[in-house]
Amino acid sequence: MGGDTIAALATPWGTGAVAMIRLSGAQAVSVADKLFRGKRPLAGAPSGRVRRGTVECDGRAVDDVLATVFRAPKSYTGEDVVEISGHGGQVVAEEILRALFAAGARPAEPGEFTRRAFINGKMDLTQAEAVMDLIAARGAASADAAAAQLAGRLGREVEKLRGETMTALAHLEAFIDFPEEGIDPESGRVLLARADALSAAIERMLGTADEGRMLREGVRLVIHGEPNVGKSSLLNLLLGYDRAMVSEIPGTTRDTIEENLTLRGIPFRVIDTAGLRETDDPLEAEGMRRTREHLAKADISLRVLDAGACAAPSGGESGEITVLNKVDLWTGGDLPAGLVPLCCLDARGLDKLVDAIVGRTRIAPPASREEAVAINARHQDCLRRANEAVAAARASLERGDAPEFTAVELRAALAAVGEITGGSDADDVLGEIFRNFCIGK
Ligand SMILES: Nc1nc2c(ncn2[C@@H]2O[C@H](COP(=O)(O)OP(=O)(O)O)[C@@H](O)[C@H]2O)c(=O)[nH]1
Ligand SMILES: [Mg+2]
Repeated sequence: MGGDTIAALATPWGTGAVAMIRLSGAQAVSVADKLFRGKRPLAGAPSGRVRRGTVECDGRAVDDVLATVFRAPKSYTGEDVVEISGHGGQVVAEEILRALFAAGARPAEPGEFTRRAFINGKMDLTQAEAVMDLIAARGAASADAAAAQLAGRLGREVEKLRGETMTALAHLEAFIDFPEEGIDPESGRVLLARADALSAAIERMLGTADEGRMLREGVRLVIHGEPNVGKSSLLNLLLGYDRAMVSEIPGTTRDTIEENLTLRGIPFRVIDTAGLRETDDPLEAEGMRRTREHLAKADISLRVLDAGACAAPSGGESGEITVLNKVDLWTGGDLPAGLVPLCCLDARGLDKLVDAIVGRTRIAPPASREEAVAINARHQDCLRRANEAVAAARASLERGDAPEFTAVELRAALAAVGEITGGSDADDVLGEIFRNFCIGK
């Protein structure tokens, strides 16, 4: 497949100021030259040079374009690449693509350009994943984390871990040649210490999985409380538009409502729930079952109290944020501590509430992300397997097994760590990662 020349529209389908078609492969330049009419053909163009011309399809000029040639290996994919930018219109883009396919290119699969970049050693797998994260980022904090990963920060940490695992394995293998002598006590202690250091490093990285999930999928923020306290009003206030129905009739929200929202650059998935109370209504009861389900999976839960109906509000316990809503109706004197006062009618208290929510995510603000990595679910899976293998190696050392047995475990750890950056280019792993890409990326 690496031999084919692929082509795709790299900009979104539809009308825009510019439509860019990208070609990659050994024949990219010669295929483009079959359509391109300029002062000179693209064949002689140096890497990075932009040339103006027209594109001809079936002997007819269809668009005035700028074409840029990037020569292998100094291109995104590591192959010859041509980028043709025309006036953004769907019909013309389709026509040019059809002509390119007739001239010898074939349609690119989703993510195939980036897949080639990985295969040609332009980036490791964590960087390829970061390309996707960067495109999908819903907030500056997420984009920032993706950019750090794209720059290779996670890859470098993984390589360091791999190096340390390799050192431990090399140390151990020195004993395999002399099995009858076994591992001497001093080396045994050093190897145990190496295993512990590996576990600690792996666990440190595993500890970033929650942050990684929140940055990629959004922090799950669940709003709950008794009926009529103003939960849906709060959702609408956070969103800035009337998404959920608000009424003075308790039990209005029966199903959960989920919306995406960005606060201070951090993506959230906000869930407005049905109020919890005694009921005979099966629909409302089902809503409450869903409320409990969402609460169990919440990253942050917001408990809402009604200042007009609650005699002695208290909060701050059980890791929740407790909001005292309808504070305009409060007549109890000093506000109790541990609550965030709010009035949904005039947004009084909203800023403080957002501070509290953002603070609770514990996501590092962009400026202090220097050392931060935030792994994804695939990395987490690899690291868990690596950790199990290191633990097995440690147990084997403690039992005083023959070094071959311990080495088997350490090799498994090494393979699992290597999978993160793509040392093993198993086709199914690659298929899974690039399947979710856009075509043209
Ligand atoms: N006075 C006052 N009324 C509010 C406030 N927030 C919401 N309400 C009203 O309280 C009622 C219930 O609101 P709603 O958002 O539907 O509550 P939910 O059942 O918890 O979702 C509606 O009549 C709202 O207009 C507030 O801050 N002050
Ligand atoms: Mg409601």
